[in-house]
Amino acid sequence: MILLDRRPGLLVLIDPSHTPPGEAARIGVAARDAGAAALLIGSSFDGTRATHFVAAALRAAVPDFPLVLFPGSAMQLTDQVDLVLFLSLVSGRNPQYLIEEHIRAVPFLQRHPVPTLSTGYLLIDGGRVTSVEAVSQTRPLPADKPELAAAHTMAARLIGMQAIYLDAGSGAERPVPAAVIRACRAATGGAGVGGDPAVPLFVGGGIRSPEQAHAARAAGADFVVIGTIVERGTGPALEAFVQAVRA
Ligand code: 1GP
Repeated sequence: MILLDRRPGLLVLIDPSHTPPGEAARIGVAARDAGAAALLIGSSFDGTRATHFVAAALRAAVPDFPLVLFPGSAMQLTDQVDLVLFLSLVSGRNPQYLIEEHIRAVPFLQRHPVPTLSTGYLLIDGGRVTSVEAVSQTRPLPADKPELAAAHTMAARLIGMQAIYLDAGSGAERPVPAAVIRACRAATGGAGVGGDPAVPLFVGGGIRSPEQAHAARAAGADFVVIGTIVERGTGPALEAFVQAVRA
């Protein structure tokens, strides 16, 4: 698959609710040139068509670079991506994000057969209320209870989900702790017999330095996601993050 063959790697997240198409295209070119694995596009709160137009701009700017939708709702679906993370917010108990948005996605996916990757999405406490928590009206899992996150991961895998995404939420004060990543990696096998290295594990939220990116990778992340630090344009060079995830 276009994304999974590029493991391990850095993913750069573009939020179309505050990144206009021209700026997104600039970030897309920079991410490709720095050696990132792919681009993610998505937002927890985009009720407009911004996602579609920003995705189209990225397609035009970096046509051969994988573009993956990280949707906040079915309203963000677009055919301008290579893959849709079909996210189920399993750390929460809000049926809208466990199954409702998925049903709403069906008519679009019937018309536009974009590939999907069934992904168990876990929100982990990162020290502040993030947009995901506010919009989804779900509480994050505590950051100091790795066993709880691991149980959610194992349950998602036993249900049949193909990938796991651990997110402290965009702009989190603290990224997902290494102990939580390690415990979830070990639970990706789903049957209690240790991790399955074939199951892609995404980790993001609050990662602002190459050291933090490296720590996430070392703990078992296949893909390390950064967004805010790139958007602000004041952080370390993208190449340093790419190297940190490869090292
Ligand atoms: C959020 O994992 C992403 O869903 C990225 O978070 O914006 O904090 O880098 P940041």
